[in-house]
Amino acid sequence: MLKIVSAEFLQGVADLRQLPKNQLREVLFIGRSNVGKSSLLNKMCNRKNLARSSATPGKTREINYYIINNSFYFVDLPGYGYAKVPEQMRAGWKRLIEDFLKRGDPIAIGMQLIDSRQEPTPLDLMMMDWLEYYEVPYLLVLTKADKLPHSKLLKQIEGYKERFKSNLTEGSCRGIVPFSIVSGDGKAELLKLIEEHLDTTPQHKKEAV
Ligand SMILES: Nc1nc2c(ncn2[C@@H]2O[C@H](COP(=O)(O)OP(=O)(O)OP(=O)(O)O)[C@@H](O)[C@H]2O)c(=O)[nH]1
Ligand SMILES: [Mg+2]
Repeated sequence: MLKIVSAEFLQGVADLRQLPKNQLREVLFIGRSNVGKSSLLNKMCNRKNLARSSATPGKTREINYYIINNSFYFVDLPGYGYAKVPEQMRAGWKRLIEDFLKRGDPIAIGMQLIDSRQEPTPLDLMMMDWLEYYEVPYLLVLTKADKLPHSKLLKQIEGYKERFKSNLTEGSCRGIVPFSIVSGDGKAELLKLIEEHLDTTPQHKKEAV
């Protein structure tokens, strides 16, 4: 299983011209504001405050790069779906994320986070469509699993499996993993899946779509 021995914040990117020069494989953290992206990233690295959990949702507009084991990146993407964000910022976010996915840099795997208690929002579905379209392999991570009684959690997982059956069998969805920062459930499985995808992702740029 992948062992994270070092994790450092590298830079925040608000404009794709500022992307890190050193092209390394990337693991993406994607999801709506407050779903638990920064918490998941911290938990994977056994760190409390590497990625700041935002007190003000919707405020992080930057793509945050962390360098892991000096060999690949964790990339915390700006959260979406925060109601109070003006339309102009929303359009800016869409452009940034779509251009980001189009670059052709080596994405090992994306983690699409959705709150385990909820159904996917229209923006979650749009995000998943983009991942499918650009053929980015991804995992559906059902966050805050500790907030549901076990039987309800199992029911949610079954519901997600059924709903996204075609993404799992013919698309780029590589699995559905419940996760909790409280219990640590899901962490070992995610580390294993991340490692597998890092191993099979070439370091060089793929041809941009
Ligand atoms: N109980 C519980 N709370 C969680 C879990 N994961 C995250 N949280 C809480 O949810 C809130 C939001 O978490 P963040 O990690 O900041 O969410 P984010 O997706 O990074 O949010 P933005 O940066 O605004 O996009 C915080 O108060 C976390 O403590 C979990 O597994 N269980
Ligand atoms: Mg965050």
